[in-house]
Amino acid sequence: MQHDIKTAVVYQIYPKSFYSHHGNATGDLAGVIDKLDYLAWLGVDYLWLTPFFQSPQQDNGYDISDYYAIDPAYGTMADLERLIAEAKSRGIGLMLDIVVNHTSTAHAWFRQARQGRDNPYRDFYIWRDTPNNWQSKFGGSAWEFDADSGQYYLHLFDKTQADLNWANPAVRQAVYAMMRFWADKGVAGFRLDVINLISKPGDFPEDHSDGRRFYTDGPRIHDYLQEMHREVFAGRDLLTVGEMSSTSMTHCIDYTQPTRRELSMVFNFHHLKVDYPNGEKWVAAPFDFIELKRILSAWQVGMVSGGGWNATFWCNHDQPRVVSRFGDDGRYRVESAKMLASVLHGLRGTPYIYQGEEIAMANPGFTRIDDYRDVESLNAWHALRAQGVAAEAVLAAIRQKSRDNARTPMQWDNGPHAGFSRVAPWIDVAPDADRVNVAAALADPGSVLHHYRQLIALRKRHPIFADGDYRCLTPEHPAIWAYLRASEAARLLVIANFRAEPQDFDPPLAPLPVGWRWRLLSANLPASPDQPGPLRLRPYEALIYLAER
Ligand code: TEU
Repeated sequence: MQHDIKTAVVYQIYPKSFYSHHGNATGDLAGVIDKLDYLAWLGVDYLWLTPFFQSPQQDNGYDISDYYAIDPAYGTMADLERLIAEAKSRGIGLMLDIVVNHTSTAHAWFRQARQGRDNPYRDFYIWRDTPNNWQSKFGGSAWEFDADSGQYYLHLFDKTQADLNWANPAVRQAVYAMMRFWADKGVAGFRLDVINLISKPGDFPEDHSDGRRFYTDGPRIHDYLQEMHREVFAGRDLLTVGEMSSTSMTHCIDYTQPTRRELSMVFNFHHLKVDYPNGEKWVAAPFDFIELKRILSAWQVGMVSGGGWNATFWCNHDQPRVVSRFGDDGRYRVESAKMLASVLHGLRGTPYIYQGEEIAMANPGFTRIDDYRDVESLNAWHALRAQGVAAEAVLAAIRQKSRDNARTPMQWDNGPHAGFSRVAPWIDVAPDADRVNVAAALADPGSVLHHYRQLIALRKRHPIFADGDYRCLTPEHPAIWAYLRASEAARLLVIANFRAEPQDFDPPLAPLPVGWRWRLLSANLPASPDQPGPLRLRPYEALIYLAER
């Protein structure tokens, strides 16, 4: 199963919150099968499922204790095999989320490793007699003391997620064997969790910061990815996407330049830190629109010129809902959600849609810390409160930034538990589910859902979406993001008002080649002008124009 990555669209599913076929508090694989017709109707080409392997669920499955076993909460191997087959029969490929920077400390390898320093699995992990000052991304030291064996082990994430030692060839071969097992099952691709963190330096020097500069895009990362390509991807039709934490453009061009045989594409997160004042996540703050445009435009131009390929996205299971973050989840929820979809899907790259984004699900706005489940958010709560930060200030930051904003149950209808389950879900349903749900969106031709479906279809119909280069027309405009995609055969003009105030705008366009003419391809409001300018943009108005021979 291989779609052209340049016209494909990927839909991300967080199975725990997607749909419970069995009616339980958490979603399951059978629930994904139940919704395949909806996903086929939407027009997506791949489904990326976040991990459903056996796990203690300390980090909702990103703490794997058996890479070859389906966690019973999600179903059985037969369910997964049926899901792969049913998706394939609808022309949809299934992508697994492979977490191999670390395992759960409940994994058999780690349980062996902590038996003693001479255990064959000891060197599957990273041990030191004394910790350095590196910090975990979930707060606190990146080292945890293991009393049984008298040493500290490295964990860049939670202390129950021990980092694997990729310098050990036995680790790499065990990972490749596992990936081949799933590739042989017929999966269509892999999302590789924080894969650019796997290459640690030979030593572990103290750092003036949290240590990430020593292991991010580490010394042997490209060797490892090229080896993974040889051992797993070569000769198979697989879409591979790397989650690249705190990475650089140079490395991302190298990760995705086809002749280097590493990955198909990468996620980077620089554009999702424009509401982190001084890089600090846990502070409630507005987003910097000019910076958002600057970063996304730089990555468009840089990756095009370098021959690389972006995965483009607003949301995932770690990020707040984009309509709440960069749009307006109140009065202009529908208009702003459609606008955000238009500007993302007009970019060069492979667009990812996160479950619920297509119906403009919003942050739930929980008011109590007991409503939250995410280990990162709860660690932040305890750490900030211990520092004396006022409870309401911490709650305001968590309400805006928590990963749980994206993890409330998918809203299928206005019935009990939003049609997600038959019992109270593992995390509360968002309060707007009675109005914001798939059933209502399907029935409304003007819904955000129908707009996403149109954008997906346009990408497949017009090569300019894949092939055009990119130029931002409004880098300094305080409200408008307009950009031009150009190829030999066509021009694509995307214009978006990111504000609730009307904007006068006349796009600075060169004359079209003789015989070419602009036509309106997509709009998020009725009665839009059929020519691009001069315009009076309405609140959150988004327009896409096409010109071709
Ligand atoms: O996330 C990587 C990561 O850095 C996350 O901490 C994320 O960027 C951050 O929470 C945003 O503020 C991956 C997975 O997507 C995440 O769900 C896991 O918790 C993490 O790795 C560890 O496996």
